Amino acid sequence: MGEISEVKLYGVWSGSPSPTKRVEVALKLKGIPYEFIEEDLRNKSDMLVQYNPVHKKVPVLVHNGKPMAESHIILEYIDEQWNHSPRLLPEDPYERSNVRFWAKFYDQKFSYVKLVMSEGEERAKAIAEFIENLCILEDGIKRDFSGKSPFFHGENPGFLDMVIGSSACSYRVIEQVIGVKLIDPETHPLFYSWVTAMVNHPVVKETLPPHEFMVNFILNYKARK
Ligand SMILES: N[C@@H](CCC(=O)N[C@@H](CS)C(=O)NCC(=O)O)C(=O)O
Repeated sequence: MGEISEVKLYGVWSGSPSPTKRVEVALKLKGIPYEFIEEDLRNKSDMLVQYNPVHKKVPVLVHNGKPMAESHIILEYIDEQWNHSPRLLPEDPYERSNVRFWAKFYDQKFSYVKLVMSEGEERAKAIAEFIENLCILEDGIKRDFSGKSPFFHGENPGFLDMVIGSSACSYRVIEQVIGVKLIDPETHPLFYSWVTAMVNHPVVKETLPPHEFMVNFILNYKARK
């Protein structure tokens, strides 16, 4: 096991889906103790700006004084630095490339902010796009992850589970806020059974705020904008 020493995570423990949760789940699954430093994104700390001067965003992981930003990069670092089980990335390079492809696709195509913040025609368009992309992802799961269950990486959640799960695990909250069903077990059976396994995983459960808290958090956020 790699040296642990001092691990700090700058992030947001907010009631909304966030990439910070990817890193929290990875550290908890690997059993790496860390200090969580809550950022106020309306009043960013000097440390955050110093550690992530390019994007000034969370999450930022600081290991023994060395900072790194961008959740995908942080997850890869965690898996390389602490390369004990559970591994976050598959051993096989082709499988690794599939995992990275779908993680990038997810971040490019799925916007929960757009779903929540839009109204009328714009929201109808955002919902149609979301469902279209979910169908593409459902086909991708069938093609690239068949035989892996209940998670994309098999028995334990890995990189892709963390990337998608950080927001998808809150789908019921989003459905309640916008009043539309997004994930249908009939139309997206593979995605539905994956997300059900994720929300029931003990480590994921630990990082998810209570349902009503998240609904109110998102409604208040929207009202303030
Ligand atoms: N691509 C980045 C996205 C990070 C991100 O969007 N962080 C948001 C919080 S969820 C943030 O820090 N926003 C502050 C800002 O945009 O000023 C990642 O995966 O880490």
